[in-house]
Amino acid sequence: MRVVFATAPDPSGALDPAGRWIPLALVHLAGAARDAGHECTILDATSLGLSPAEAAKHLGELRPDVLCVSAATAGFPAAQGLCRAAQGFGATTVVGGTHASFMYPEFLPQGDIDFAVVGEGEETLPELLHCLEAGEDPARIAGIAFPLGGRIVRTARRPRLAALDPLPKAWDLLDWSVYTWGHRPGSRLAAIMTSRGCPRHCSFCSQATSGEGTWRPRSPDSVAYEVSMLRRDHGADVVALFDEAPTADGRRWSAILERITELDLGVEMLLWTRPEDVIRDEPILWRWRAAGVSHVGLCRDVSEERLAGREADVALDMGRRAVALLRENGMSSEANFWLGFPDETPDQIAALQRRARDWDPDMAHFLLIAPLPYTPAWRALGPHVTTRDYHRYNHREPVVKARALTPEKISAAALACTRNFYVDKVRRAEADPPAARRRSAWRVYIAAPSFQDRVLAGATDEERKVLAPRPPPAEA
Ligand code: B12
Ligand code: SF4
Repeated sequence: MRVVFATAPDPSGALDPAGRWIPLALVHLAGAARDAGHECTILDATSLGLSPAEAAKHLGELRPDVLCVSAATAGFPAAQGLCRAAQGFGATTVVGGTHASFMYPEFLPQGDIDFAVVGEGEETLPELLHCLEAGEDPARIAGIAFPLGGRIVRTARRPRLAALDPLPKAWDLLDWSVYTWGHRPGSRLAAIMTSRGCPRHCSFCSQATSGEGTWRPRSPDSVAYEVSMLRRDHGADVVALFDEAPTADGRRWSAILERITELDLGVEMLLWTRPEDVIRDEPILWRWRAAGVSHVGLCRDVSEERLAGREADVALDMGRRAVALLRENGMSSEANFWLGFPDETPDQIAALQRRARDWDPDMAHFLLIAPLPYTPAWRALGPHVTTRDYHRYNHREPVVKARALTPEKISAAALACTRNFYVDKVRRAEADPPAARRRSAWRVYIAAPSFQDRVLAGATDEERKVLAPRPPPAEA
């Protein structure tokens, strides 16, 4: 069968000054479907910034028998719209991902999606495609849901994949010219997963809910092989680790670093992890850098913003320490800071800004909370949520009602926090000539047009002047 694999046509989802990212789920799924004999194409509508109409036009040209779409919650309405368009061309529509895995009772009755795959897709999808081709009964396939005669059928639960090393991937179906890391203009960005799941249980995180606290590693050899293949066959010079918790097992992480260092690939690596893991690895952080790690996102649960007393002090201390250690070892960092809680006040927002300044990562993102209906956070915050228009769950638009601040004030506060954070950074750097001369990651970040357009709307002339893109002063 002809199968098209697409990301959601949500241009706002692609608006990321940090770069254009690989649709790794589609690389995995197309790899599995192609191994099963199907003709596969990837249409990465998100990273191409395609509008819904443009994506539908592409589909009209591709005329798939089956359209498979992957989307997070914020992209789901756009994914659903694309499915509607594909059904118009006679295609069967399949969706997957965390939102699809939990919310199928809500969207399947609407009729534009024929099948939801629940959980990992690498085994389920080829079985479903075979079933569709052979005209067999889909109720026998574990791990899917579909509408039938006015009700929703949810088939047996599919166990998580036991072995992650041997999964086939369709790297050759990507248009590699699209993918780049914003901090290294001209770079070619690849992505891999070295593990799946996360041992932690953060209350706002969809990954904690879907993984149920499980964590499954790949072997260091298979990870190192994949990085070297991406370098050799596709010219990737930056590789992002898309895992939730790549460093969870210190011994395995250390073995991965060792293998990659031995290969001397000249590849930069980015990853997301918890501050605790950075602190644990203090004695070997130089090995992270030697293996090519240049940038680390520090994962913070939203509920950290409402810690008090000793718990708040410990979290702040860890964050501050992790950022400082990364900086000492030549790596940049970023972290999210959250606002828009029901009890949000100007004082809480001022405290949030102080917290971000105390952490002092290279990049701080001030995001609005959007509790997902399938996470524990929903139980406490669901009653305060004002909309079920999932497109607005993009962390830029307020979806939670604050008692003391209007939605407009909350949105404006998030942008003001961002401006203040970087104005402060520029000023502190200018006051310290060696720091000003450094080609810091944040300088490249704030120079990106998508940052400038979004964050500087509503800025004062003085703020615009400070944040205007400019090269660092030359070395003395
Ligand atoms: C890369 C990435 C992005 C890239 C996407 C690039 C692209 N072209 O796809 C960019 C930067 C654009 C992005 C944007 C956003 N992202 Co993002 N992103 C990720 C990240 C780091 C990796 C996703 C990935 O590729 N995983 C690897 C693949 C192999 O795993 P997978 O996606 O789970 O897929 C498996 C199964 O779920 C299933 N499956 C998935 N899709 C499908 C489809 C079909 C048909 C089938 C059969 C199966 C199936 O099979 C796959 C293989 O087993 C995840 C975190 C993570 N670790 O997953 C966050 C994550 C998905 N993002 C998140 C968020 C919040 C966002 C933004 C809202 C951020 C923002 N403020 O803008 C936007 C939303 C964009 C939009 N409109 O939807 C949240 C999503 C929460 C939720 N459930 O909604 C995550 C989980 C991070 C987190 N911990 O909170 N993101
Ligand atoms: S927020 Fe990060 S550390 Fe917490 S469960 Fe999610 S992926 Fe794991």
